[in-house]
Amino acid sequence: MLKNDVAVVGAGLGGATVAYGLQQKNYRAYLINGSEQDNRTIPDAKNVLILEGYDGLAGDRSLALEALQKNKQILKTISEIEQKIVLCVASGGGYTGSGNLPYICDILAADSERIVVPIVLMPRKDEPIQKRLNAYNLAKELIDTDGIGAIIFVNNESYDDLKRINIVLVNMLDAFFSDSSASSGSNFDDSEKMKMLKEPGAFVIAMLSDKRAEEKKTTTQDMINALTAKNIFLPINNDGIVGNIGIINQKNNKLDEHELIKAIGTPENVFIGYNGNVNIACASGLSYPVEYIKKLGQSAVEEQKERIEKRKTISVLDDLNTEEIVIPEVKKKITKGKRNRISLDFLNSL
Ligand SMILES: Nc1nc2c(ncn2[C@@H]2O[C@H](COP(=O)(O)OP(=O)(O)OP(=O)(O)O)[C@@H](O)[C@H]2O)c(=O)[nH]1
Ligand SMILES: [Mg+2]
Repeated sequence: MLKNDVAVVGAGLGGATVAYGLQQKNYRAYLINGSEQDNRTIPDAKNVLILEGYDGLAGDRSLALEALQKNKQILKTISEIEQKIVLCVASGGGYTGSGNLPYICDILAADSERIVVPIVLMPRKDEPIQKRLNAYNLAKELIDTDGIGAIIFVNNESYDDLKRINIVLVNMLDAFFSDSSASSGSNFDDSEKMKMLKEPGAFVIAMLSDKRAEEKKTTTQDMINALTAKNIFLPINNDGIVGNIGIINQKNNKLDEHELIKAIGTPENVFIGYNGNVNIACASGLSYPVEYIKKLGQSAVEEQKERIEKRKTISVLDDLNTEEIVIPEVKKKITKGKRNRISLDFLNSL
């Protein structure tokens, strides 16, 4: 089982809350935040790393980033994480986590052996303009980052209750990393799981349990629905782009991989295991949900322009910032990133 090879870094309130959920399940988890108030919501968390000098400076993703860069001890702690796989969690919409996450990923990715998996909690469409813009910018920066693995885009629209989203996410990840099912014919082993997480692109996972009491097995169609529609992630694109598919069949169940392939796309490989505690299916190397994220960003930009226009008509002062807001393009393909990597020399100097 991979569980002991996994560490978690959560930044900001959303990120720290999810990281805490995994800490409760015995994962090595670090919680980074600058806000006293946020930290008070998770009083018994361990490994809380405080961004000194940042509390009260909120309001800008770049200020959050600057604060992290000045907190050398935190950078050192992150760079010294020993686990092979590091889940890096933050909400897209806030400032602290959203501003910190790309840099956290850069630091971890400086060690090319490490598998860095960002998990972004994406805001609902009706959240404030700035939250949507922050999330857009975070998604763009991560997609442009070289050397990181799969990105998991959680959709906060999936349930009204964010706690419920966290629970589903934490339970699915834990089931995936704790799986050690074995069968004589074929297995979805740890190296295959790592291969899937290392693969750039979007990653989605679904977990469904057979109801033994009612003798009701999870069907392939149930799993397809859970993987493509009824889940907690941003919708996957309907373009058939997929890297690998992994399936764990619950004991005595057998999902039809050909049907899953028909629904998602033709992968390079399909990894199948049996005798699991639950049914799990996952897909990696999916094209990024660029259209969805673009729409989220564009709607925010349009509303912002409208706001500014309105303000102009009532204001007697001329000093409002009415500069054209340019929304950068996110590339659809998975291409080499543009952002600079952090060198190992830098990390060694910390
Ligand atoms: N899924 C999920 N989303 C959350 C959670 N907490 C906050 N969010 C979402 O995250 C966004 C707000 O970001 P926070 O995580 O509070 O922000 P932050 O990183 O602490 O940054 P600041 O703005 O500086 O406080 C909103 O879109 C919330 O809906 C959580 O526990 N789970
Ligand atoms: Mg906060």
